[in-house]
Amino acid sequence: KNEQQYLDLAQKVLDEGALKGDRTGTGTHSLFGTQMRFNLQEGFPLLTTKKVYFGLIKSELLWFLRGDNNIRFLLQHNNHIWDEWAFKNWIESDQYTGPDMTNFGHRALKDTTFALAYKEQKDIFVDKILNDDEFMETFGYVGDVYGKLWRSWETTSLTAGSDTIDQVSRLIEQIKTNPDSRRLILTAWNAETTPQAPLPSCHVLSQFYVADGKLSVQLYQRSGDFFLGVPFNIASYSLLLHMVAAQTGYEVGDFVHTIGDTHIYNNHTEQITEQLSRPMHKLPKLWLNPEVKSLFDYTMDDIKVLDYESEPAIKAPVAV
Ligand code: UFP
Repeated sequence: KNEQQYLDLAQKVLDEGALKGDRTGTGTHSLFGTQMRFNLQEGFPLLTTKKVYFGLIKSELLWFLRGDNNIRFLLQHNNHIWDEWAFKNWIESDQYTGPDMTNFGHRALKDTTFALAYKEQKDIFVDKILNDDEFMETFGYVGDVYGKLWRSWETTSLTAGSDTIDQVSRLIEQIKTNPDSRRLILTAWNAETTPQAPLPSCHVLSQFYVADGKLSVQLYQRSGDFFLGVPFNIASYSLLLHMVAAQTGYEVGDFVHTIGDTHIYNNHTEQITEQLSRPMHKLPKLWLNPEVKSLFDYTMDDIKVLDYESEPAIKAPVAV
């Protein structure tokens, strides 16, 4: 039932979505204001109709929770999902002396010679972020997005009492001491700085909720790439919910996923149609190391999906 909702909504976006242009010039089918609800008691919603790489979801979430917004940590975990957004910093700077990389995402899809040149520059970039501290400090940051906003929101008013606010620690404290609160909010949109980030936060806001001994969360996602991004986002927030529940002493309830611009890119329709024709498997289970005593102490080995059986992965181009 959990995964079926994803498949049904994908079909609905294809059938009823408006044909809409977008920033990347790819074109989409798009529906506005959609919602799915995953009951986490029924299993961990890592899609089974295609393989979803849970390792990437783990390392990204641990990166957010560290309060980190420099991609070096991700690269150290072989996670390249944010590379393009930092790469832009470099190619648009005057330190960059390689071939013109303007509009690299689009051009790499259309022009194989360019694609090779792009890969070459990307490899140089990744290597320098990993091995050159000064380069990493100059070009590795992706701006005021999750990590930074969650853990060290910069204050401007003197009344705040500190230079930064750790929203996540506050949230944990509030869930523990005031579970009936209707103000259990984690926000990742700073009106002053977020619009200038290379990729302004897609998961803008989430709200936690406690009832009947269970912790739930609802995410408002402003923009959802339904084929590539959304399966990650579902698993990521479901994992966050499990971790917060474990650290506050609750069972897991529902992950409610509300998406603003819910879109399928025109160059993903074949792939999603293939996915829609596939059988579902039983959802896996999530295991968290019960010895971990703080939300900030989890490592990659403390988090595992058990019994994950899926259909094979489906490749598709990322729109950047
Ligand atoms: N996107 C997601 N989920 C994410 C993320 C990005 O679906 O977590 F970071 C997609 C949505 C959109 C693109 O297709 O990336 C961002 O483009 P825009 O800023 O124009 O919405």
